This record gives sequence, structure tokens and C-alpha cells, in this order.
Amino acid sequence: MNKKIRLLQNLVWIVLLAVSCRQSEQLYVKEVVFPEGATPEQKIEMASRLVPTEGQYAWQQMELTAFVHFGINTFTNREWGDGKEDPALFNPTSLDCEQWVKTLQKGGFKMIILTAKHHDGFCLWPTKTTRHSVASSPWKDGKGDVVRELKDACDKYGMKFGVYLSPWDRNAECYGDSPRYNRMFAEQLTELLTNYGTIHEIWFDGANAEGPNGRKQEYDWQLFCGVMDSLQPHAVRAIMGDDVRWVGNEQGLGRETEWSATAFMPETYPGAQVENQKLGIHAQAKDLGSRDLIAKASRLFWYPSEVDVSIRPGWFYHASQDHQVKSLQKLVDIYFESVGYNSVLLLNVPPDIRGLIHENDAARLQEFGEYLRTVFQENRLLKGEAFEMEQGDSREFQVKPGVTINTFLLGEDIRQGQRIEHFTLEAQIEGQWQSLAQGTTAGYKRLLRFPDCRPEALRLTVDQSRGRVYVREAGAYYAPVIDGQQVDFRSGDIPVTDWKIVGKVNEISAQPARQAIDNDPKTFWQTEGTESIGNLTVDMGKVYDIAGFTYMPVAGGDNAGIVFLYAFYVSEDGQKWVKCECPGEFSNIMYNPIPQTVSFGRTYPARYFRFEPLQEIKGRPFVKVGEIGILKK
Ligand code: FUL
Repeated sequence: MNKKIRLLQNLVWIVLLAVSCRQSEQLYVKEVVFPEGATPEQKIEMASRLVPTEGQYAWQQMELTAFVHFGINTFTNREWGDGKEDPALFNPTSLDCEQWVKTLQKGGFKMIILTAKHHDGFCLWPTKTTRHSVASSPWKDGKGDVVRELKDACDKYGMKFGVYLSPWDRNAECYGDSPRYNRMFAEQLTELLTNYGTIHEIWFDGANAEGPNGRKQEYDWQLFCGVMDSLQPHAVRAIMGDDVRWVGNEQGLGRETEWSATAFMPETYPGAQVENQKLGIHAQAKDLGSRDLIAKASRLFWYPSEVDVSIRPGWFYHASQDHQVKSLQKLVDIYFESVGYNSVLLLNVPPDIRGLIHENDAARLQEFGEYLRTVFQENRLLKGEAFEMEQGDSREFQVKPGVTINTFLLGEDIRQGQRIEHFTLEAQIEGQWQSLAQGTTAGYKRLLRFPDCRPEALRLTVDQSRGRVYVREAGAYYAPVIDGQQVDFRSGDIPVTDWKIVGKVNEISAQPARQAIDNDPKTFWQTEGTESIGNLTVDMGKVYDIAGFTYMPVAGGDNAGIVFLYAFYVSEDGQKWVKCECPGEFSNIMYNPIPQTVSFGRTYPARYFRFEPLQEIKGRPFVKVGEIGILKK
């Protein structure tokens, strides 16, 4: 099998699309190149006929997919391992992949993507390419294979399966020696795509060489694509892949206006950086598909968005986060702002050191699944099946008598393109029409929420569209109010009332250092940015045995000032200082600027502590610190 197979598949798909098409329009699968001199109107008309591949369409239909971050970090309590970990640490006591699958299925998830290798390079399968794998661990006497166990469990319960293979590898000695590492990576990919049956999604992370002294590895995407084309041509390729696009944040937040037909060129394409820069767009850009942008673009891609977020603050399991599992309300909001914003949700659920999904996460997933099933089991419109509309058309729907609604669903038949640009919804209540809600793009699925009401009918108007609109489904639902509050971040265990800052501090007058220890995460300390970054030395008034600390980043706007590397010191008398054992790196904080908890793995007697930021996330000369807290256990 080779690239031709992928082309052939697309051809068959086009024929199928053409047959199902109630029109005789030409469709463009995955990509459309505008002819030289095309007018903005011609481009929009062509954009409306851009459609997904068969694989992309099947992927979109899953709606709910799960990430499982599990590996050496689970046992070292870290987010990013440095590759120097002893494989002997990997030893889950009661790993049960069937429990993962059954638990996620109760939550409504249709696919599991496993971190077969994270940035630490530790492989969850017995690879021939490195000794840094389960084969060197005591787990099952080195004969275990997590990829195999999970894939078997997925097959048994009818769950789809995907792999995360980190291109960035902090263990591989050849990383940075580009051709050698590329060969090794291609071999790892080959093993994964050959030995485990059908793989539905292949996930390549965008993070690489963020560490200090990182050598630059030039990845050979052509080589990797060749491997995928020949071994698993049906699998969709995500992030550093051209089928599925990263939404641009790790908070679970989609865009209200989300175009799957986008000018954003997949970053692995030659010249993509220049092309995207020319258009002024990047993964986080607010607008990736408006008329104005398309007028400037020379081609468009069907490149739909995937929203990845963890059910806990971190991607990997940390016992300290057992009580920070996202609330049902938060998960439901994420659902509405991902699946309901024309995206697929990729929710991470990290198994613990036993090798099981923790009871708290399992209970939450069950609630989440039950909630969604309750909300969406019954369409409260009398008729919401497929129909067509032109720009300016309105369509009325009868609501079942006497029912309350607060949610509207609008889904386009994207096999004919994504076309709706603006729509409004009105409700007829006691004979009077009144405005209820409005939206911009719809795409595969758009959910609108509004206050509870009991209308006799609803009226949908397509105010603006890119040609004729093909609606796959419309629905009205009732989403009940959810009880329960999210547990707030605990800044520290020691009251800050007696704390004093010691010595000279680098600070700007508007954001003085004391704001980093005032127990108010909304205020912060900012350094001047002229000399060295400086540090914060605090006298806590008496000696405590301290086990760790917390850092609350200030995640406003461009994330400027967030600390990446740091050192932490303690002292009993303010004279003799001890450097605490800790990673010295807030891993992944540039993508996920959440409160950080650092555990030393032992206690230190301390009356004084010193937090020394060493590097800002982008090497800027200043930092901002929302809060520093001290932990006793
Ligand atoms: C990030 C990684 O650095 C995180 O550790 C995690 O795997 C997330 C899904 O992607 O960029």
C-alpha cells in the first residue's frame, strides 16, 4: 500500500459524495487552490464546496474522544520527564486497561488516544529502538506491553484507538542529529502502525526542544507521512498532521466562530510558516476562515479543530490533584464550548500509579455521560430532520406541547461544505415572536444556550451564508441546572499574615513583590525587566517543616511574564541556604498556564524561603508572579 491508496480512497469518497449530493456542484476534498486572479466572490463560492475526507468525517462524528496520559511521569509525579528516569520506576500494581475503556465508555467517549511515548522518550511498548521502555521495567518482568493491552481492551469493547507519539524525545541520544533521529522515529512509528491492528488517529505533539541547550531537530515529515500512508492510510493525523488542527489552547475552549474550511496551512507542509505569517495567522488566531481572510488566501484546507484539555489540572496523574477533578458543570461547559462549537473534544483522563482511572475521575465521567444522555435523548422539536435553505430564508419548527427548552442544536451536512455565516433564532411565546439567540458559524454542530422558555414554535433564519445551506439536523433540548461547585486552587498551608519580604527586591512600583504573598491571586508581583530577573525572599516568622510550594502564574493576554525555569531555596536562620530538590521547570506551562504545585518528596526545616525565577517562557527579561504558597505536606 502507498500514497496511491489514500488518493484512491479520496476518489471513492468523492463518488459517494457526488451520489449523495442533491446538487451537481463540484466538491473539493480537503484542499482547494484558488486560480490566479480569482475574485473574493469566486473564492467564497469555491470555499463553500470544500469538504472533509471520509476519515475526517468519521472523526468528526465521534464528537467525544479521550486522551490517556500515562507513562514514567505517572511514577515520578512530573508533567515533563527529562528522559533520565530509571525505567525501574515504571511499575503499576494493578494496571487494567479494560477498566479505562469501560469507564470512558460510560462517559460517552468513542476513541482513546494513548501516550505511547511522551517527551521523556519512555515507550509503553517493547520497542526495538531504545532500552528506555517497559521492557526495562519490573512491570510483568519486562514482558508487558501497555499499547497491546489497551488496544485489546478497545477491540473487545468496540472503542476506537489512537496513539500519541511525541516527536520531541529528551532521552534519545541521537535527538538533534536529524537524519539518525528521524530514522529512529520512523521505526517507532512503523512498530506502532504494524503490530497493533487498526489505528484511528495518530497524534504528533507540537512541543519540541523547549528545554535549555536543546539542539534543533529537523523532522522529516515526508518520511513519516510515507510510513503512515503505507501502513495506516485511514488514520487521521493530528496537530503536526494535516487532518486535525489544534484549537490553540489547552483549557477546553473552542472558538464561537469556528471554520473547518480554513486558510491555516498545516504546519508540516513545506513553506507553511511563511504562508501563515503572510496571512497573519497562527494556531491561536481568532479568525481562521472569514471572508476577509479568504480574500487574501491562495488556498484553503479542510482542517477541523480538536479541543484538548485534561479532566485535572495536569496531563499526568498527581495524587495532589485528586480533589481537583473538573466539576460536572465545568465539563459540561467544555462540551458546549468544544463539541457545541464545531470541534471534537479530546478529554484527557490520566490513570494513577496503580494503573487505574481514579475513583473520583471515574465517578465524574459517569455523571458526565449520564447528563449528556439525559439532555440529548429527546429532540423537543416535532421535526428536525435534514432540510435546505438559501441565505435570507426562515424556517419554523413546532415545539412539542408544554415542554421547556434552553438549548438549540444546528448541524450542517458538512459533506456538502460548511456554509452558514450567521443565523438567528426566534421563539413564539403566547403567539408573539421574540428574539432568542444568534450564532455565527454552525459547521458539524453548533449548540446555543439561552434561558429556559416554553415556546410554541421556533424560527431559524439564515442571515448570511456561502450559498445554499444543507442542514443535517436541528434540535431543541433542555439542559438541567447542575449543582456543585468547583474546588478552588489552594495556594498554601501556612497563613501568610506574619510573612515579611526580606532584602532588596526587583519590582515595579505598580506591582510590588508583596502582592505575590498576599493570598490574592488576582494581584501580582512584576519585576522591572532591566537587570537580572531577581528573586523573592520571605521570612515566615518561625520554622516550619515544608514539603513543597505552589506558584500561581498570571495568565492574562499573551502570557508574558510566566516563569518557566526556577530554583527554590530554604533557610532556618536567613544565613545558610539549602537548594531544594525539585524539577526546576514548570513543564508545559506555556501551553497550559495553570497553578503549579511542586512537591520536594521530603521535608525541609525552613523559616525563610527564596523563590528564584530563572527564565521566563519566552526568555523575556521580566516575570510576573500571582502567588507563592508553601505546602506542609
Ligand atoms: C502538550 C505537551 O507538552 C503536554 O505534556 C501534553 O502532552 C499536551 C497534550 O500537549 O503540548
